[in-house]
Amino acid sequence: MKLYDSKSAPNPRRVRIFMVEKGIEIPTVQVDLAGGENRKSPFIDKNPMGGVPVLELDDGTWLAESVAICRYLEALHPDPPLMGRGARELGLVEMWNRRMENEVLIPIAQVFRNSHEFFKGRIQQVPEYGEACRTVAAKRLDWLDGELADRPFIAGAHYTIADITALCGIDFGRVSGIKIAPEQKNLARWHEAVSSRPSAKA
Ligand SMILES: N[C@@H](CCC(=O)N[C@@H](CS)C(=O)NCC(=O)O)C(=O)O
Repeated sequence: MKLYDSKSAPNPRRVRIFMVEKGIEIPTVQVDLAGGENRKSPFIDKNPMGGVPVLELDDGTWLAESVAICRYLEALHPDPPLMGRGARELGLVEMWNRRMENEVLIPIAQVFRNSHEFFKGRIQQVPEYGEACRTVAAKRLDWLDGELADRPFIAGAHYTIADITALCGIDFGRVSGIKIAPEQKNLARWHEAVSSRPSAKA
């Protein structure tokens, strides 16, 4: 297998953290996002969405979408479980991971995509939309702070993929000036705990 990766981007980091938590090692290929390698042939022929990460399987299959890649790896390496165990937990982890993706990571990424020089000329930028996403992201971090008042991790008692998604989203916010506010004590406590795991360096 081969992981098409980009060191500075949040979605590939989700997969790298997931792999470290499971003790999986896969050779990586760095894709030059700044040079637009992901938006032209041969990359785009294999992944028409043009995004990283992509996992190339031994039979040549290209598997894109961070959660799909994690799901594949979870099936190959069930321990430790990062996507839930048993019907109830599977449902809850899925719910929380989707929330972390839709409500935290995506709004934060949209601030960057719609306002940063990096995407100028690559995508149609709508700075007002980026600023609206900044407001959404701030509200979602406040909400998440409240959620974390009574449990250590996002989906409950255990560290899961939902923590990985939230961590990658929130850390990526730094480049757009989005940070955990001093009064968001639960979120700060959670962030310190998940950042101190060796996998956070991935
Ligand atoms: N839904 C995809 C998103 C993939 C994605 O947007 N990746 C970003 C990096 S975080 C990318 O490749 N951006 C480069 C570009 O859009 O040109 C996933 O979950 O993996």
